[in-house]
Amino acid sequence: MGTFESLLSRDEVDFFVANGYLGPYAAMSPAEMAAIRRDIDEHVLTTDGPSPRSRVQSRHMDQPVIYDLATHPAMIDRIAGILGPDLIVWATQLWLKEPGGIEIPWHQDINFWPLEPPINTSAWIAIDDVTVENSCVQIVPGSHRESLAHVKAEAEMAFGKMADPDSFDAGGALNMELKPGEFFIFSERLLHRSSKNTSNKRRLGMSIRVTLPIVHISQDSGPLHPGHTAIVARGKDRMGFNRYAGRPA
Ligand SMILES: O=C(O)CCC(=O)C(=O)O
Repeated sequence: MGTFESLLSRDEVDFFVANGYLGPYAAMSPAEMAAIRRDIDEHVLTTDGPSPRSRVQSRHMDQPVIYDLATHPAMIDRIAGILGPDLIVWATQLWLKEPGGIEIPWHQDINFWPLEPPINTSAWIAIDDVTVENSCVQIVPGSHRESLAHVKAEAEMAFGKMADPDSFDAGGALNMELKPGEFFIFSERLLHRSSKNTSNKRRLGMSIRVTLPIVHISQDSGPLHPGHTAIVARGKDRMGFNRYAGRPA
């Protein structure tokens, strides 16, 4: 489709425009992801990274395994079908929910982000086996068409803000159950959440956030941090607004 190679057909692009998400797709087999999971367990979850707030953020900056996952062509070349050939991965976050891990409330990501203009497509990739039982992400197809007010979240929720419960109907929500190595992609306004993990199984996934070179990323504060660097994951940045680094050694 278009004048460059992406991994999306025109029908898939139309589905994304109408529904705000696509997938699941497989980036790799569960066996390939098992090797990556061992690396993450040994080298990422046990060490501090560049973010002063959290060891699960920005690990593309110091861990080759996270850099490689964040730039995987199965995800990047699909997102290229939506955002075009020049792509910036500006954030990576591991989503570790141990048994008992608390609810992430319904939200639209763009309310939390330092992007101007606010353009982003995310991919969420399963590292563990992710099921309803261990609190997979839930999404509301089509909810990206409306910007919802966000209000103070309830106690026992992982975020400070949530989409105003009076402003949407989650009746059509889908459970994004994923095998290790599978992912889905979604718009910056798609409504999503995950429930408390009431199982005895850990749930680990990672989201990558992808934007365009025209977007100014406030890299020093808010959800990011001093010294933060993004990745030119595909094509070129001809704008020069943001800080980048290559694959860590
Ligand atoms: O992993 C989760 O439970 C939530 C993920 C999420 O909110 C996101 O990737 O934007």
